[in-house]
Amino acid sequence: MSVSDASDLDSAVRDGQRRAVARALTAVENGLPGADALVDALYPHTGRAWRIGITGPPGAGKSTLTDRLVTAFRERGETVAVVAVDPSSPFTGGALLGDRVRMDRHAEDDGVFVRSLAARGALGGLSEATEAACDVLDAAGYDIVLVETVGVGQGEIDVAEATDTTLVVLVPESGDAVQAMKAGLMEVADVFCVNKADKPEASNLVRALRATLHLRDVEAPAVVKASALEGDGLGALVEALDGHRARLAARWDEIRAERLRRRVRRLVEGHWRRDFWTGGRADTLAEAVRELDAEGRAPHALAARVLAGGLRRP
Ligand SMILES: Nc1nc2c(ncn2[C@@H]2O[C@H](COP(=O)(O)OP(=O)(O)O)[C@@H](O)[C@H]2O)c(=O)[nH]1
Ligand SMILES: [Mg+2]
Repeated sequence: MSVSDASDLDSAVRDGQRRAVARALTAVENGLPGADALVDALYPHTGRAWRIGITGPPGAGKSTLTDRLVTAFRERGETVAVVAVDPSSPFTGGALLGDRVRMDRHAEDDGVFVRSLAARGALGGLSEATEAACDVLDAAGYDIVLVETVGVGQGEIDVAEATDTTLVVLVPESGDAVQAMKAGLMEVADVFCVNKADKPEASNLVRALRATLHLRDVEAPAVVKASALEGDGLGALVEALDGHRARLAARWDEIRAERLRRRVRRLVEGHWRRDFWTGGRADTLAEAVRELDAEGRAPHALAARVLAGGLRRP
């Protein structure tokens, strides 16, 4: 499916037409022709939705919690879009199908839109694909966009870059706090949820997290205990998320400008990376490496020559 007329799709997306929204998401996910123009046309109509990233180790309860949050936000009248980002799979994996099934309870609700995103072709990587998907849903009028990350590691950090509020979900078993620190999740978390509080050890993890967080200078993120399975602690969690949203609101223009700056940098780097080794540069370098003597093959000197254009064919 190609977006042959991005401007048509643009107005239908802004109308909130579900089919148009789905097509637009397919376009940005795959980097289809017209997708960039579509995102640019929608961008001026974004900035209203609250984008919450939900991240954490597999099995922590992110999907269960996402489902609870959808219900909580719907109860107070907000419309919600859910994006499940799976950077690891070019296909719709089993986990995502599971998420779909769980989300079925919202299937009849016009105020909820659920979609998985594999991010195959977007220039600028997962951050850009996620941000573009959020733009589509924002412009379509959804009040809240929940972005669940299915992948681990860098994928989670990328998604955190693309959302306003990052909720990190951890569970008492399996040394999650240590894992989270290693993965860099402590730095990106705005709110922590210690899930599966119906199990023992949850309080210990909450204490350990708070102790670690208070060692830092910055305003410590809230740590909330919940059981997504039983629906406990949801009120406190929503309150903590709202608290972060209120802090964002005070600096919203500044945050949006900073995000745009980072995004354009990523796009420029993406273009640059894609285009740099074309135009014979790769061949020229391979040739040079073969022909040069041992001294000439010094890696840093060669890199500097490539950057200065010194290896270009005449
Ligand atoms: N005991 C308990 N199990 C939970 C809780 N939340 C989720 N689970 C279970 O943990 C498993 C993984 O949940 P899921 O939401 O798919 O985790 P995800 O991989 O992070 O999305 C499922 O079997 C859930 O039913 C909870 O609060 N308590
Ligand atoms: Mg999940």
